[in-house]
Amino acid sequence: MTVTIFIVSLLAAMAIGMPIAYALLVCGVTLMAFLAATSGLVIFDSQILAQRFVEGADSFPLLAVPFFLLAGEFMNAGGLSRRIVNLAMAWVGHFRGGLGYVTVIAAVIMASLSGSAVADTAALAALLIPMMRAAGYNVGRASGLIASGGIIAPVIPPSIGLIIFGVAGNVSITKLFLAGIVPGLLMGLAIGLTWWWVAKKENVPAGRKFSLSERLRTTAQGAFALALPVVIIGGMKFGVFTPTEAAVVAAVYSFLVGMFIYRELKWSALYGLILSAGKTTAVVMFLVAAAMVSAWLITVANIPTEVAAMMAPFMDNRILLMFMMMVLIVLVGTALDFTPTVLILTPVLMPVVLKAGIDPVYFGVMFIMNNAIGLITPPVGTVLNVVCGVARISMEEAFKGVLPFLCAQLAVLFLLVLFPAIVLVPRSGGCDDPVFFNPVSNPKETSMFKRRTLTTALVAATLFASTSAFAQFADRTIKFTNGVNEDHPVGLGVKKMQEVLAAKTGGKMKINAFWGGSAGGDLPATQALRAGTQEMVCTSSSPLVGIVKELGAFDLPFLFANEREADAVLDGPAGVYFNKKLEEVGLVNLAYWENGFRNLTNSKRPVTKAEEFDGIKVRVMQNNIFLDTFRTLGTNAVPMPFGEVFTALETKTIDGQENPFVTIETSKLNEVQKFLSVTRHAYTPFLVLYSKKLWDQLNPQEQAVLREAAMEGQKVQRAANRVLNEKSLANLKTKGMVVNEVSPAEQRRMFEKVKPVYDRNVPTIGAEAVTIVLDALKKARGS
Ligand code: TK8
Repeated sequence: MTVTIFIVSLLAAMAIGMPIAYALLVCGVTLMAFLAATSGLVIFDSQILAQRFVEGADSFPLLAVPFFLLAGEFMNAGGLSRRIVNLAMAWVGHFRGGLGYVTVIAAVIMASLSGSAVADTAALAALLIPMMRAAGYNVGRASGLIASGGIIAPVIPPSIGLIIFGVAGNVSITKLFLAGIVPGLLMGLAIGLTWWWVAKKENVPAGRKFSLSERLRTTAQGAFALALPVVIIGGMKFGVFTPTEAAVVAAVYSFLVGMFIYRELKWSALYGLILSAGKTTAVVMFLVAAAMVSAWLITVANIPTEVAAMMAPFMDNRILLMFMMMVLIVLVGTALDFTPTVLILTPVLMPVVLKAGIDPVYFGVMFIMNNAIGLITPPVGTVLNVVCGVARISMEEAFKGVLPFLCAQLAVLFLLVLFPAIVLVPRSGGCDDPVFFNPVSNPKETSMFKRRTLTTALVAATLFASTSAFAQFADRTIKFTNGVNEDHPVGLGVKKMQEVLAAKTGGKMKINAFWGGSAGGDLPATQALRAGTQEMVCTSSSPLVGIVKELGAFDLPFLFANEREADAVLDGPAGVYFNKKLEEVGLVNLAYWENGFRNLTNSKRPVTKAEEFDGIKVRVMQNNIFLDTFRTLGTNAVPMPFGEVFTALETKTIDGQENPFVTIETSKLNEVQKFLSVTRHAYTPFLVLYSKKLWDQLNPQEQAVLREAAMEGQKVQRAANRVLNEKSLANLKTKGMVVNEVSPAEQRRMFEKVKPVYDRNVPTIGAEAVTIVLDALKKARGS
């Protein structure tokens, strides 16, 4: 049903001629209205629209887009593209249909310099079509070849398409880039072979042969252009820079070469080039921002679940499922342009992909390749339009010309559906990284017993419901977001809550849980609770210090010595005090769960004593006390939302982070971190929060059941967390982390070093809150 609303509203807006970005906003608003009318969510709010819109564009990875576009402009205006064509000509121009091979080679090289199919095609067409026409080539055929060469750009890195997919789907852009290389080369190979066959059949003329000295000269001239892809891909592969930094390097490099080495870039042209890159960026970013609004509502409205249900018959056969999704993408891709297709389909399909256990990197590359092919199919076929414009031929002629190449590229796509391993060959893990994996459905701890209680509860519930014993409960689906993954003990706590709700409300109140930050980070989610647009979140207290300054008391370093002390404080009057503070800002805290004692991980060195923190670039949670603590310890601390940590570590934007063992393991941070130092520098509780606005709409029975469920969940969650804490430490060692203990004496020295943090921050936290916590702590210690 919701799927229909989504599709109809989008199509209707487009049908009346609305630009796609606005159509996406209309679609978002329609979904909002629908949800507000049917689910009781207080979601119809212009503020949310504005907030999501701005947040959508506010992204570090997307900053790569303007720089790669600028690099493309400099490359064409600075003579890099022309030298690449000259170089290819000197080596392969003398074969039959030589200019065709020149096209293919130049297209592949240019694809590794720029990320945009349209820009590459325009440059190739402008350079090659006049030459091909003069040499007596069939212009339709030549244009077709150029178009099919141009669409290699989004597959071979850098690629604007892969960046947008990575951002929309939360997939590593570096991995996507590396995985795009082989498929892109195969696309080139496919059209090269097809051209060989076409040239023979149509008897296309050969060009002149170049002498060895000419060949060496053009190669030397082209060398500066050829060096760039090596720098970019090597730099990302070895973690020297992030894709965004690579984009800046590419722009600066092509500027310097065009300006000072080839001397073709004119100062006077600069403004125009920057303006042109700026305009294209604006189009892309506006689209991205609008799409993030609808993407968010797509998730909230549970459309991916509906789509997954439709795809259910294919779920077990992953190749068939890939095939079905590829067909869907072709269909959508022929009707829509490149970027909108990525932005609309990614949030819809990614959950299906993950659920079926398909590697998101593989899927991403296939998605983008498929979409790129859509650029040379009518009716939209943007790239085909570009060659038509340059060659001044009709769309029919161009399509006839491109047909054999189109078939060849579709064949490559099909081949990669059948043999997915080819795509992932250059990945760091080598060939043994599985493309298909077993998705984690139930954490192992879901024992048979628990499942049986659940079933019994459900059966009992249905029986009771028919006698209307649950009349006091309304049908409610509660959205509950989490930054941790489902296999974290929080997953067991939530499961327990679901069981209690099922039993006590006859299945009327349900929790719909989201994991791994897939439906938004902790801080935005908490704000959504305050606004009344989402019911629940489980978050560390730390990112909330900007909202409730008193919570900062828990961030004071080395406050608690063990879990017993933490429980005593949180479950006593101090806990009640903080609950009151939270209510004042629109948040009902149902229970304190456990995140646990936090420890430092980093990629530089083991930290065994206070001095060894020096200079490490550490991510901390978004609050001043952690920032102050880690700066005082000597690190170069940067605040960052948890959702960005993995990628930032992977791309070496930061060296380290700090979290409890369980979170380190379940969020797989060990894959991107080498050293784990058992610092136990802070204990942060998890808050299980409910929106006060929505809480006030519940009746007392509903509120009581929720509180009870959260407290039952607390028992399960805390117990599991403590068991898993030790296990996780052992697992992290087996998985290759180098673990070091910190001696009590050294811990003491660390504490001495950060003591000034207390003095500096107590005034901002408020003496009252700190005193309450310290008093409770004294009582717990029996002193
Ligand atoms: C989980 C977070 C997180 C926290 C952090 O949603 O940000 O480092 O410890 O694990 O609350």
